[in-house]
Amino acid sequence: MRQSSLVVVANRLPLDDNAAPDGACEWRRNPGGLASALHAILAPTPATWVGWAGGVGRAPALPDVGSLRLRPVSLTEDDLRGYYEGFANSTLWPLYHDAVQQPVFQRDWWETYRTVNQRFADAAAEVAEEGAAVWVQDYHLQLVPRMLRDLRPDLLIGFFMHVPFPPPELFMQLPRRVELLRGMLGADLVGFQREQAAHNFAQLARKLLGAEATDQTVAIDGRTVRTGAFPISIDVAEMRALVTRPDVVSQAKQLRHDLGQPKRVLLSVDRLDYTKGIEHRLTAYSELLRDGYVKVRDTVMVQVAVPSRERVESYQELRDRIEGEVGRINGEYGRVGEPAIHYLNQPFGRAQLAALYQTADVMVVTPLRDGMNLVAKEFVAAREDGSGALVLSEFAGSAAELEQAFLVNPHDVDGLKETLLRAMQADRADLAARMAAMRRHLAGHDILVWARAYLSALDDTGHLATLTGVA
Ligand code: GDG
Repeated sequence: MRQSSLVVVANRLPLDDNAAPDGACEWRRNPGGLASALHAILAPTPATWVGWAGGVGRAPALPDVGSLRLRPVSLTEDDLRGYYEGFANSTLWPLYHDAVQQPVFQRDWWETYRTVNQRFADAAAEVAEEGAAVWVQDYHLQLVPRMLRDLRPDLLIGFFMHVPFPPPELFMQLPRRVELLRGMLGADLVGFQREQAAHNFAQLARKLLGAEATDQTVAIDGRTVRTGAFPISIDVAEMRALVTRPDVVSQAKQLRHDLGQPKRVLLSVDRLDYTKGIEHRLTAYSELLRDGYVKVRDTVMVQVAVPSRERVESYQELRDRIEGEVGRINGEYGRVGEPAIHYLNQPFGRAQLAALYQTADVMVVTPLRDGMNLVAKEFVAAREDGSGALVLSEFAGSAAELEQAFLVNPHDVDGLKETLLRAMQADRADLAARMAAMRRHLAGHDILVWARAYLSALDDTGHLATLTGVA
């Protein structure tokens, strides 16, 4: 077994599917933000990525991707139901997003979650060389840091939470709250998207474990765990390269043509998820059409809703509701050959996404709660000419950085309507100033800056830096 000095442990491998039938394997990202986010830093590093390849049963043998080794973890059908669709995505996910959907507490899911976390920890322990850094990702694997510490006390262990970490009132609902908190505290460094999350974490460590905790450190079992905010970002250079590609530029022009050369294009790109606020957005847009503020003949909305967690009942119900509402809006306000909303429930390639970002005049990103939201940052990075408006929810982590966006409370449908109109009617100079400020911020805070900040904080002794050259 080849071992690495840097190991990433995440629910998914950074692949869409299994390797291609001819055995070739290339970077093909799944629609989750995590794979998109880590792609940029891992390719040049002799690292191993431990994760699920998709599918059930025996894990496929996967060739390396450049210098990155892939170590698949297998999941059975029961694992998928109890660990992934169950505890991770029906209990933790809704609870961590303000319980905008009722979390399900089904007791038998816990044992599967624990067993699968152990499997990931075992795999990581196997591929990590002596003294390696292991970087565990997200809410699916909250028990892994402690399990790994028990197996391999020599390792430097990091944990990063991509989703919000909730206030005590919500977290306290979790039947397995102590184990989950203790699991994370197996790490040397627990990273969050926002300061508020580190604050919530400290409060919980005091309340549930009686630990001595500040917003920067938690003292537990004779160790000191460091915590902090590390707002994730995107590969700005990749987006810039995409939007300047001639084929992408002409694809963007073609899209505008296919949309009927409207005066204005509004765009939303989300995984089809109840946290993304798609229904609130549709209500607001439908009322703007109803009240005559928006006319189908000069404005179109494009809603990309990428299929996600399709076997989970609440996602199926959401899809039905959204599709019913899009159908109603198009039925009432569309004209022959001119739908009010172009709704696309399918995955897109990166180049197609970049072309969509270029085509839009107003990007509408209105999650009810979101750890960060990379789509908002991608839109800004895609606007090479400095044009375009971004309407952004106050409840997305990215709102703390993209302050010049048209910020909005998506729960307030009247406020949302008013903000959409302001963004649509803003003058060019105002938009250009806002966009320039957001682009400046992104230029200095891309994915590499994020990864370096996290890894160098994890590696405060500088040991890892000499092994990998990353930090
Ligand atoms: C979680 C947290 C946090 C979307 N559709 C396609 C596609 N995408 C890409 C986007 C973007 C990513 O997926 C989505 O990232 P988001 O951040 O918007 O949202 P989540 O999936 O909920 O991600 C989130 C993130 O983790 C990172 O920490 O920001 O808060 O919830 O990059 O462009 N990519 C491709 N085809 C698609 O159809 N190839």
